[in-house]
Amino acid sequence: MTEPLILTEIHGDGARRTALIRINRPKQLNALNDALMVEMGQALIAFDRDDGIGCIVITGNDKAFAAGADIAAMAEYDYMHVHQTEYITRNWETILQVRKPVIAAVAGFALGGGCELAMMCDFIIAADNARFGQPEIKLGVIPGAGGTQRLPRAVGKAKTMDLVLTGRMMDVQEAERSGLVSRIVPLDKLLEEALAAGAAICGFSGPSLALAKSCVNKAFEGSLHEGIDHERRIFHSLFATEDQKEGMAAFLAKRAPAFRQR
Ligand code: DAK
Repeated sequence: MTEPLILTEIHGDGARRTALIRINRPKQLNALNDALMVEMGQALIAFDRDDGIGCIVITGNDKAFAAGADIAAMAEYDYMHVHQTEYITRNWETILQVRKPVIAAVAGFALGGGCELAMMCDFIIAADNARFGQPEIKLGVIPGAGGTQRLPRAVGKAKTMDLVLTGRMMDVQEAERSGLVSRIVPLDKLLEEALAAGAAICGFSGPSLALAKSCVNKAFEGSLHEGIDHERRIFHSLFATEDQKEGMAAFLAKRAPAFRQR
């Protein structure tokens, strides 16, 4: 029997729980192939639609989050094939449609497409053995799943050029110092920390989370002026929700809020 390409689990015990997606090609250091990206996309969309899920965590194993797109699969592709089949666009970017928070829990290698997938998540919690890089230049190509665009926004032009043009890896301290990673945790605590972050997120208002995510992405992806304008409109719109009334009333009454997800 062939091993499943991803494994999914549900964690937590509240009304909204955390979905965990494990990338499962350990022999290939979790290299990402087409079938895996299709399955991951289907799982992401299903969890996004499930009212019982509040947050999604994507992880790999102790040795690799993902060592890139599957080089064996890509080696024989030619221009017309990747162009006509919309390679990458057709299935890698499903994650960008997800409105719920998505955390990358990264241990070991996050290289090439693996680093790009982690950057498509909302934030990265990394184990102390994590290593990041865009080594595509060594294969005669360049990052093809957003690496040349998201990496500079996260770590700046100088470090991106260094990584993309030399193909070197950076360790987790350098990744955290430069803003790619939100926190570093011991390897044996990685999932515990990521799931605890997921549980905290699950306790908040789903609509507020989705809109907060959309505003931060606006800052990341667009101009400051557009972002501020977008933020202001969203901020105004939240005063139409019951959860805003509840959140503020609870604060003033010095009690915990009981969010009703609307
Ligand atoms: N693809 C396929 N197999 C991989 C792989 C990958 N990315 N990375 C590792 N493997 C396989 C190895 O071939 C090896 O398989 P066997 O020989 O055992 O059958 C197994 O995983 C274990 O790897 P190693 O023996 O090499 O393990 P080490 O610990 O010695 O080294 C390493 C680990 C991560 C340093 C090394 O495996 C490595 O350098 N891997 C390749 C990393 C890499 O170059 N990643 C970027 C891939 S390219 C696009 C164009 C391009 C792209 C996207 C789009 N468009 C035109 C749209 C490119 C995307 C990429 O991600």
